[in-house]
Amino acid sequence: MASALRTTGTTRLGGGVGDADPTAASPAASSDSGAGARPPRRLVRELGEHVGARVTLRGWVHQRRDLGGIQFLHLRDRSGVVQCVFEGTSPPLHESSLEVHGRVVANDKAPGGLELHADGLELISLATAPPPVELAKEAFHANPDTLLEYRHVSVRGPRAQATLKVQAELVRAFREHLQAEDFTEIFTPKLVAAGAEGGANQFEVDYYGQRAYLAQSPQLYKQIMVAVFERVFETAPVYRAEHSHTNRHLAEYLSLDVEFGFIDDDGDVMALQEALLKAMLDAVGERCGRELALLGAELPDTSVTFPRLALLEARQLVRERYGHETGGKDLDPEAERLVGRWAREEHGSDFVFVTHYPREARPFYTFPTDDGLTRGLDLLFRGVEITSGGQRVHEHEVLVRELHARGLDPSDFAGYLDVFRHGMPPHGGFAIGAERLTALLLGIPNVRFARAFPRDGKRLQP
Ligand code: AMO
Repeated sequence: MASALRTTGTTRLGGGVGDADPTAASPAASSDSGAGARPPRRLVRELGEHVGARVTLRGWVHQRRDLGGIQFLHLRDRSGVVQCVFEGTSPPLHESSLEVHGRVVANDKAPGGLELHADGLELISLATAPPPVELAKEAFHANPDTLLEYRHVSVRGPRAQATLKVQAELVRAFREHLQAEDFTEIFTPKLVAAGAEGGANQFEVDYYGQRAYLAQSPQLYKQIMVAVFERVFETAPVYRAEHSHTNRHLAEYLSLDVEFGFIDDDGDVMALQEALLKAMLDAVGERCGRELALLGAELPDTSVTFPRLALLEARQLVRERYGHETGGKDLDPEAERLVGRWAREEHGSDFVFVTHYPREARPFYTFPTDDGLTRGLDLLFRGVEITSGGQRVHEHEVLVRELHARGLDPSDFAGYLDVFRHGMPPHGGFAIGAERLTALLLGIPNVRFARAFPRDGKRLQP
């Protein structure tokens, strides 16, 4: 069974198994060279195209098992995990990085239907301590706090990796769709003199002896930039000193912001939002099949039109249909869940817009209408708010009035306010909470796991 090991390299670790052809002494670049030559590096996801060929893999020791001298090593690279079989001594500690050479063999019993019959292993970087969390058992780990405490290593786990990969593709598609619609990417300051969103959830910082805040959103700057480019977007972290410790709130999250000018009304904002989200989900469907399968996630049907419901109608609906009474200015989480349920039952939609919010429920920049309501709106996905937005005020005197009405001092917003003396067109936009969208899409109950290094009331490390 064993074949002579002819690998040259830094640290040789094991003997080969199986069918390496000792007579084939072709050059290293060949993908089907004999044992001893160094075939080109392949990724785990490419192995299906190389069945029968010799390949090199590089990656980390994900799992290892010794079955009486036959070693089963699960090697993880950026594209997946594959079983490597070889004879000899046990491979090094989990998370050591290795180069493995061998032949790709179809095997129905192997995870993924393929395995590598290895004839050479070389150590790249030795793990000198066992990982604090066993990554192969990441999915079953009982305690989320432990996973987060050791996130610097647990983030390597396949579920975490798949989650962040899907998120990266969502953001890529966000960019691509907007760029194709002639939007320009902007970069606004995260150290600001006044919060755009109001409320008590601002992080104060000492800015050269002056009081400043971490930006709660790029709201005011993205509006200002409409007068430059008409259509702008930003993907950047924002900061909220949230006091409630929930599964949907982070202290730092990725805000996917959009703003555009010369709109007719909030209908344009909803139309763009719907097209954009559908494009993002379709892109994930095309590019992330492996990740979705690994996480057992199901994409929403993007052919369904998002239903719309005014806030007052939503309140009435949850009361009459589901017997739930909502107090306060907004929908409470249970009411959101029920509106989401209605959208699914009545329209087969995972999304629903909630529109016509009352003035007191929205920030000062929201376009007010004569009936005491606004053109502010939210989008719910699977019963949770994932975006806020709407049409904005574009007239100076209305803005001053709206600031006063909320007890805010217009002089704190001097530069922003001045912009409205210089020909601001009707405009609007929205912001998507990237972690919420990711978590809801992938069925992850805690939004912390949709961020590589989450920040919350208790966590500033790792
Ligand atoms: P808002 O404050 O509603 O609106 O935020 C927009 C979206 O961001 C997400 N979100 C959060 N995600 C994680 N942790 C948090 N603490 C958190 N807070 C909010 C939600 C929410 O829908 N300037 C406006 C947007 C606009 O009008 O364009 C704004 O920031 O998904």
